Amino acid sequence: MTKRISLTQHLIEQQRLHNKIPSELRLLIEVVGRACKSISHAVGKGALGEVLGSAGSENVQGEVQKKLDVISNEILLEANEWGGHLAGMASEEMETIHPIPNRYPKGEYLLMFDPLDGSSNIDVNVSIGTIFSVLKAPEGMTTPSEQDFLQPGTRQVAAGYAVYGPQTVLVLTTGDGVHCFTLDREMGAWVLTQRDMQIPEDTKEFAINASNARHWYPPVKRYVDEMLAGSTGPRGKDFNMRWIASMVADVHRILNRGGVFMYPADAREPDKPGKLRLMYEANPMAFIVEQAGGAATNGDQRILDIQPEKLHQRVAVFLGSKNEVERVTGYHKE
Ligand code: P6P
Repeated sequence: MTKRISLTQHLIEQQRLHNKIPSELRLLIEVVGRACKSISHAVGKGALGEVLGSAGSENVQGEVQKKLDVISNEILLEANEWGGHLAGMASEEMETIHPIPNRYPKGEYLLMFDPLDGSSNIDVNVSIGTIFSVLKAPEGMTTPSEQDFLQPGTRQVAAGYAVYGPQTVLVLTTGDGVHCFTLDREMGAWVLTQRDMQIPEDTKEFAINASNARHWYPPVKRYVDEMLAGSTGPRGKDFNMRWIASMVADVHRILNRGGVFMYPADAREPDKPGKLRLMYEANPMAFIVEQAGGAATNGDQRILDIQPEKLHQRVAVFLGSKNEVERVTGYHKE
């Protein structure tokens, strides 16, 4: 039986190799990992845990909150606020940043998360997940303002996601490759199951919500139409389509077998640059995708280079197999 490497052992070995995971960051990642185990447990109960359905409230995005959205957010807040590794947190489910209560010590990291991504899938038993991003707080800053969170994605020191699906997996990068851990439910342990995940540079699979086709701008319409034309069209090969409506699940498929994921801006709301949020969805996923040899743009520039202006700002997303992202981004520039 091959030696099983735990999340803790992996992080300690990565620290020895790259000296980029100080103990406080290792603690942060392990605490988030423990919180994701708790969320997986709550999600897995479904109707038996009376955790399905609406919470009867709305989040800052004006979206109806599911009970599990609120539960997952609480799990992440409670798991992280006492450890002394954070200066503050921010969540898709909370309008403003969440300072660390005065009764606890403060640390040097900022943690942002979408506690449960893909909420529309919760009640119908389709994979959902948690996305998180880690930044450093300004030197010596223990009471950060929202402005202190508004750093470009290139400043992330770690990013990851969990997928609560047939398996529960945790995918993580600290800037030295992308590694995947599978939850051993009997032991309650994250076990390293994939090292250095790499996204193939080419693909025959794309992900987009095609019901919005009539609203797409010309570059997206051209790109998708060429793929739909398949072997008889300019691409000279047939393509397949997937749309899970859980970004974590679509991205995990792309990390494993390639593909291109798109959530573009469209004519439905010309002032809205797409649906996905920069700070805790697009940035962490872009960091992971680039670390796995893929690419991630907003149709104009690298997502990681975008200077954030608002905590919950949205951004168009094209990410995945490098050559496909470069092609669709190139169409935007023509
Ligand atoms: P649509 C889930 O709500 C989410 O934020 C992403 O996880 C997912 O890719 C997208 O929205 C789905 O959006 O418009 O297809 O429901």
